[in-house]
Amino acid sequence: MMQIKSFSAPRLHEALALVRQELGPDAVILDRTESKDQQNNAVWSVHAALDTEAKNVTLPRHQQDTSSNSLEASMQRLEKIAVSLGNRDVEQYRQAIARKPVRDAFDHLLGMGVSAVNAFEMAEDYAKQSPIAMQALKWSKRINPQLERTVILFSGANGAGKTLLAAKLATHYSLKGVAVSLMTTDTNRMGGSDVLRSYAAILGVPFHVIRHEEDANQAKLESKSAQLVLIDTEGWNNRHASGLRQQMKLWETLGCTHRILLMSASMDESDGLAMLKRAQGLGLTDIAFSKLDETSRPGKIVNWAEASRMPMSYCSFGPEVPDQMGWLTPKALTAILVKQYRLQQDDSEEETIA
Ligand SMILES: Nc1nc2c(ncn2[C@@H]2O[C@H](COP(=O)(O)OP(=O)(O)OP(=O)(O)O)[C@@H](O)[C@H]2O)c(=O)[nH]1
Ligand SMILES: [Mg+2]
Repeated sequence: MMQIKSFSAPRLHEALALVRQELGPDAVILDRTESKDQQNNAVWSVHAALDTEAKNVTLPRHQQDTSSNSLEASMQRLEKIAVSLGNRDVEQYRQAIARKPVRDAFDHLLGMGVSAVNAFEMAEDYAKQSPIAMQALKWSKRINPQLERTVILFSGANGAGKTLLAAKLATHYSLKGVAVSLMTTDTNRMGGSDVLRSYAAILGVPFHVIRHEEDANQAKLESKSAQLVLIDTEGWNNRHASGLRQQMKLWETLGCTHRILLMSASMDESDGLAMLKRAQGLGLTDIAFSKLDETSRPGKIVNWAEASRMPMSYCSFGPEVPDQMGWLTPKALTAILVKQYRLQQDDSEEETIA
C-alpha cells in the first residue's frame, strides 16, 4: 500500500519536519513547491509517500543493515513509487473521461509520448481530429519576409539541425524571389561554416562569417536590403554552454526579429527539458523542432512546448532541402501525431504478416 500525503508549513524545513513526524524516516519526498497564501505569506507544500508494505518486509539477518542493501531497497522503493504514481496519474485522468472515443484519443496521445496531463487536455480535440486548442500551447505568427523584414537566428544543441534548417529556408525563400542573406557565428570549429557557405554559393546569396563585434556590425550594414536574414550559430549542450554568453553579445548586435531554439525530437525527453532550463535567459523567442522523422514518440514536443511556454514555429522531418519542413500550427501538430500513430500501426501489421 502506498500512502501519499501533503504537508504545508511557512518554511520548507518545518514542512519536512512534519513529514518525518507523521510518516517516519522511510518517507520519500516527492516534490516541494512554494506558493503564497491570501496574506501573501510564503507557504511550502511537500508531497511525501510511504510504502507501508516495504516496512513489513523482513530481510534475512545477514542482509540487514548493510549500506548497499539498504540503498538497493530504497532504490526499489523509489522505483515502485514512481511507477505507481505514474499509473495513478494516468488512471485518474482516464477515468475522468466519460466518452470512449475521447478515452481512445487519450491513449493514442500517451502512446505518442504526450504526458498524461497534456493528453487529457488535448484528447477532446484530438478525438474529433480538429486542431488542438490547448491553452498552454503557444503558436508563433508565420513569418512573411516579403511584407516584413525578418532576421532569424537559430540556436540549439550540437547537431540539432540548425544549419540544415537555415539552408532549407534560404533555398525555399530564394526560389520565391525573396532577397536572402546568410550569416554564421559558428567559427570556432574547423569546417563549422563550410556547409552554409556552400549553400550560399549555390543560391548566389551573400554570406557573412561573424567572429567579432565588428563583423556583426559590418554584416548588419551589408544586409540592410535583405528581406530575410538567416543566422546560424554554434551548437551547445547541457554540459558545455559556456561560450553562449559570449555569443549573446553578437546576437544583440545583429538585431534579430526571431531567436529560435531548435530542439531535435530524437533527443531524450528529459534531456530536452534540461536544455529548456539552460536556454532560459538567452532571450529566445520561439521554439522549433527537427528530426520528427527520427522518433516514434513525437508527443514529447508537446511536453517541451508546454513546459517552456515558448511559441512554436518550424518543424523539420527529413534531411531534404528545401522540403520536409513546415510551420507548426494546431492542425499540423495533429497531423504529425496521427501520422506517427498510423505508421506504428502499419509497422505492427507488417510484423504480424512476417
Ligand atoms: N532525418 C533528419 N535529419 C536531419 C533533420 N535535421 C537535420 N538533420 C541531419 O542532422 C545532421 C546535423 O544537422 P546540422 O544541420 O548540421 O545540425 P547543426 O545543429 O547545425 O549541428 P552543429 O552545427 O554541429 O551544432 C545532418 O546530417 C542533417 O542532415 C531532420 O529533420 N530529419
Ligand atoms: Mg551547424
